[in-house]
Amino acid sequence: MNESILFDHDGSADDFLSLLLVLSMKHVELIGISITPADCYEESALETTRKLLSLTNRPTIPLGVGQFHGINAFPAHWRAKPQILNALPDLITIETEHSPVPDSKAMIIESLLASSQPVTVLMTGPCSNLVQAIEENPQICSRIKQVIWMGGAVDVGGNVQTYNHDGSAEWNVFWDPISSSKLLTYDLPLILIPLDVTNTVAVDLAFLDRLARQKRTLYTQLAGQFWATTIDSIPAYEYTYFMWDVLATSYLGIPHAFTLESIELSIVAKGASAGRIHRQAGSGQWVQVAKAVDQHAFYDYLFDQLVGV
Ligand code: AGV
Ligand code: CA
Repeated sequence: MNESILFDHDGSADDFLSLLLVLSMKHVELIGISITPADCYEESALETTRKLLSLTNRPTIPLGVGQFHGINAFPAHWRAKPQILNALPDLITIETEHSPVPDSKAMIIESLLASSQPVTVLMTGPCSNLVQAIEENPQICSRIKQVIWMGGAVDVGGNVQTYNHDGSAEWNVFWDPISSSKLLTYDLPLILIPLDVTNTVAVDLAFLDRLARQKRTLYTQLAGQFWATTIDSIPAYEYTYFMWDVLATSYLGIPHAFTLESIELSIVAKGASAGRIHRQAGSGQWVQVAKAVDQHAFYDYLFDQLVGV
């Protein structure tokens, strides 16, 4: 039986690589896509999403856009960058609809209630849309099989470097630390893919070279171009681009490649450590935290999946 997935992303290049990966999975039925206006500008992210759905013949998947704009904004140049994607030769010519889309909250509630089986929620940006949907209609929790979330830094440093912050948080959690701490209080099976494990899978040129030598198909072509837009940083400097969201998404296909540890966690809601996740015995907030991944299994899976569609 197919697995039903609801995907909430926030429009960065690896969010769209995640969308491509989900679309390439034969065992997955995508029941909705929600956009969080966090590490992107929503108009541009909606356009890319629609272009990819049009190219892969999935024009009817329900879409939603979040109306909440977070507590700690992403840097504007990170948000603007994915506009490059819409100008790439394979996307620029694709015509899409411009009709307005519903609020994510409404779309999430509706698609969960309408699903004939429990749904896996995959989040590759902040968790605000899901948390707001649950606050409005707590019954949807019973329709959720598991939540897979790229976010946080548990036993490693964070990637937020900004005014009045100590660097201990990861951006998806920091954008809305309040919703993030709420998420842990729900009785939902939560699988966290934090920086602890994504730090081990950078976007590397050897992988891109191997992919580019394959037959040019829609998927290999788009993936190669999307990843190329991320290679503008100084290696080993703080802005190295990792396979953050793509790794979290691959959990849908190769869960056995991950080493999970069950940990009681807590999240700092405000102050200089806002968004920091830490171990807290006795919090009762048990989370399955990915602490390691078989790197070869991951890169091979990604390669086979994109080449094989
Ligand atoms: O913290 C990782 C999250 C992932 O969901 N995002 C990017 C991924 O989509 C924020 C982020 C951290 N460093 C970045 C980020 C960078 N150098 N550029 C853009 N976004
Ligand atoms: Ca993201």
